[in-house]
Amino acid sequence: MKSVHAVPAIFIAALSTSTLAGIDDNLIVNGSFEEHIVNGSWNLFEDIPGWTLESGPGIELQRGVAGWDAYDGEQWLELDADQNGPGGSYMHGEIGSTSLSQEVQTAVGQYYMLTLSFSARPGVEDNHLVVDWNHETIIDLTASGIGYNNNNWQEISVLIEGNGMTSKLVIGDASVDDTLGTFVDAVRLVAVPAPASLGLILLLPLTGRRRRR
Ligand SMILES: [Ca+2]
Ligand SMILES: [Ca+2]
Ligand SMILES: [Ca+2]
Repeated sequence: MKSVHAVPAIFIAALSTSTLAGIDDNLIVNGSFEEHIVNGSWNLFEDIPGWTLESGPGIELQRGVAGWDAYDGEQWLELDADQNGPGGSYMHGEIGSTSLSQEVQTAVGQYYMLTLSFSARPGVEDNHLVVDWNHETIIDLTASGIGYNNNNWQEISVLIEGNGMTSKLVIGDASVDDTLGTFVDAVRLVAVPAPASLGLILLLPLTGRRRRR
């Protein structure tokens, strides 16, 4: 019989993610935005493997802009993209805010941990990430890059229940639409054990079961 320990749920969630991180079990294609390979420090694409442009002018991938670091690999996404690419200069009123989607088949009763890394653009105050899963907002976060001279990645995890159908993930920018802000890297969706087992672990101390010392 397994021994049971009361552990904070957040620790269990983190453990589940990190335990599985070494295996190539990510259901998201190109979640680290390493394709297409950027020639130079950034570029604008109509499409990239795995992702569909839902709204906005194009998909902007960055690679070592200003010496900044990716969270994973060499490249990341700037969700407030660009209208005319690296060859074009800034146009008055230029817009950049984009949203990207990816569809994933999920299984009924299976739980998944969605994890991604979000950073403000260094020096830019207004960065605003919104993530929807099947048209429901599951992440809505802002961050300021004022005072930073490198990316300041924070990892966010959300537990999702599968529904047996094709599910849609949308990551989007809600910052001021000005071509600057809202970096994303390392999007992962990984099957994890049902939270019922986690709930059981958490509830055990409340049922009056004594713990040995
Ligand atoms: Ca990456
Ligand atoms: Ca941009
Ligand atoms: Ca912006």
